[in-house]
Amino acid sequence: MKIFQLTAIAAAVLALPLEEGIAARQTPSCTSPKLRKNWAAATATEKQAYIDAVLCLPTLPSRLNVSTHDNLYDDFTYIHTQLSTPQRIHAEPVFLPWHRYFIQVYEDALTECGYTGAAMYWDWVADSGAPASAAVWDPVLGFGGNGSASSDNSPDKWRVVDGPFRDLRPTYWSTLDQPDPHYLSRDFFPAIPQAGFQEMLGWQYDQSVMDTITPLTTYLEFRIQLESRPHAVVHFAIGGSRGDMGPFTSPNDPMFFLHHTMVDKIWWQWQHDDFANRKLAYEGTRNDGLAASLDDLMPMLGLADDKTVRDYMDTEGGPLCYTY
Ligand SMILES: [Cu+2]
Repeated sequence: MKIFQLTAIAAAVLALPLEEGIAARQTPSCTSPKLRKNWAAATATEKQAYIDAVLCLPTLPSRLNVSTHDNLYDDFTYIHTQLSTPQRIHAEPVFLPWHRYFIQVYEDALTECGYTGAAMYWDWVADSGAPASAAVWDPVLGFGGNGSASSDNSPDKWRVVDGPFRDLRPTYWSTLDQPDPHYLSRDFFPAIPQAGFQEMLGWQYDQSVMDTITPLTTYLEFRIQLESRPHAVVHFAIGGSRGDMGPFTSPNDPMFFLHHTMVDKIWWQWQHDDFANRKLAYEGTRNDGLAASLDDLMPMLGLADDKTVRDYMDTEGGPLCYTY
């Protein structure tokens, strides 16, 4: 009798994993990863769906417990700025995985707004010959173009006056000290005719620049070069002296996410060039002086849960499920 009972229990326990026990306990595996597309190669329908979802974000309530703003759009700017003063997400190893996680939180928010696609990227390497003419600046199926550069010198001098985001009113400018609602602004870095350079500094993020970065074999060097050179220059090329893309409030400009998805794609490609060795390649010194670890927590200040770096190294495992 006793033996029969034990056998029955053992059989039930053994049967469980075969049925649904193991599958239910594990993170669902990533069987059909979302494909993140180049904006220039997306269809009109896909572009319109993305734009519509971004325009929906300011209509959703804030998830943060702060009184200075009340919508989800500003949450992204708030968190990015808060975590940059003091600096916890730039100029240190976590720059790449933190922004990878941030983009995913943004994509999830777009999904709440009915979007079913994936994040998209601006391939600024491909467009480096004439960046100001890129498809991303299209006034209908894009993000609008340069700021107006009107001569009135008002706070909205550099307002983006065309495209679907011309009436966008981000709450913060440069700091979180006090709300500073303003129209979305851009200030494309001007051309340097004496040197034969077009506007937007394209020669600083062209293929020849990338060819000095992607062959680097250590995460340490690769991250430093990618972050401090093309990543930083593209912010500056769009933001100039008074555009939203310049300061740490840069998530104000929806182009922030197309720029950072391109940065993520470059990291993804670098990982996949030698995936066995680079899937978990992560090293360097944190801004607090400690050695960076895959077990470090990435703060999201309540917009989403804090997660470990380790969980965000593979875009087709753990909580992520996308490819390029
Ligand atoms: Cu950033």
